[in-house]
Amino acid sequence: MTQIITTHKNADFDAFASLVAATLIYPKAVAAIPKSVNPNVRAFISIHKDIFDYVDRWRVETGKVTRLIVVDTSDWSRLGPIAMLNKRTNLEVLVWDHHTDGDIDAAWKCQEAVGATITLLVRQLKTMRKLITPIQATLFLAGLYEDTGNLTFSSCTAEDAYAAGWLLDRNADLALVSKFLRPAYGEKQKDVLFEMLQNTNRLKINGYSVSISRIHIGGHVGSLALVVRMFRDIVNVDAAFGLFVSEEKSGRQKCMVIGRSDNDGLDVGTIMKSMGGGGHPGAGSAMLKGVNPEIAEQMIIDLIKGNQQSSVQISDMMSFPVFSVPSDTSMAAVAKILRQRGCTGLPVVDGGVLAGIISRRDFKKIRKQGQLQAPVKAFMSRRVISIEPGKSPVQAARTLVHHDIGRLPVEEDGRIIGIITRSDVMMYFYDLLPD
Ligand SMILES: [Mn+2]
Repeated sequence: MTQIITTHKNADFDAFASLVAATLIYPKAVAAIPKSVNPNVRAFISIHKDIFDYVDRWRVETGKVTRLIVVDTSDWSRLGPIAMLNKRTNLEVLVWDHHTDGDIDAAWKCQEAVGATITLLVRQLKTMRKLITPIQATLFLAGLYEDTGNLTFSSCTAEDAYAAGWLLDRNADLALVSKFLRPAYGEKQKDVLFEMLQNTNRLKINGYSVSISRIHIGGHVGSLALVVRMFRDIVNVDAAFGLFVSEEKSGRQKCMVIGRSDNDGLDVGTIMKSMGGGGHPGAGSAMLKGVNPEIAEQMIIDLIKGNQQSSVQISDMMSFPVFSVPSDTSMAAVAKILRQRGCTGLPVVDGGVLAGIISRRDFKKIRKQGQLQAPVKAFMSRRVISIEPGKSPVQAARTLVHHDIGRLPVEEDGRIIGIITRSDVMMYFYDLLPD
């Protein structure tokens, strides 16, 4: 019986780590690495060549394989040439994967939505009480950190953190992990970044600052996602999109779209899914073949406009009707209302129009007892910051923080229609909004 362990094309650290971990679980199986491997994994392998037992996949005599163990994918299409085995009937397939979709019909599966596949294999090694070396622990942790963004991606689960703890306990070397995870930024990437800095369309869409760069690249340039991320950090927009255009052999244009967002309201993954790609809220990509880049740019703009309408708006989370006082109310009366209602401030409204805001802080301006009989308009703050109902929770949060205020009246056509407080925004971010 010949057993083979394999993984997806363009193997990343999670894929390679899972491959090596699987050799410990299935000692009789041979690890076969795909021809294409990510550059940083390539660098790791070249230094540690003698330590890991594996063969190049093209050396495998596929005819003799009776058991195929697939890690970090459940999709035949991602396996490259070895996918031709899918026609065999006498082949036992086992899958370890954290992607929950895929078309491999396996005899046995460990498929769970955790941050990295290596987490699932580490759990098994732990159960089997396997001893692993510090180098193995370092490689496994690199895979875990890469796929979970150092345990910060929203896909990361408690399981992933337990696995990381176990690996650190097994002396995984953090200095090495960060050294190998440092992405490849070279001359080509620098050229692309410089061109993006000179040649980018910056727009304001639904209150979001967005940049779209159309760059023509001759042939393959790796790590473009890294370049887009660096560009977004430098120009500090809510979301940056790179459209990387090149020609196929047939002369047809292809356009690689890569997006990065730093704003929770602007979900790049959803936008890329609509363009036939994928990703998560902060990062995504799509490959468009035979599409004019100008059209691709317009698609992104339209999708951001549409995307905004479906997400949560201020009008969904504001409180209304608004309890307010007219501007001739005495400060003594205002103090009583604040005490009774247990709130820290109130809008001051005359005839439906916002005149100011009075808050507990303003009472510090009162010097003499007699001033308590003065009208609220003498003490309220008139420089009122308000927000429109169509804005996003993120924009509300930014406004509150920027002006250091606790409440934000929601205004439409000069009239106050609701109010949003710091606690409303907190509830939203911690996902505590009632349904
Ligand atoms: Mn993975």
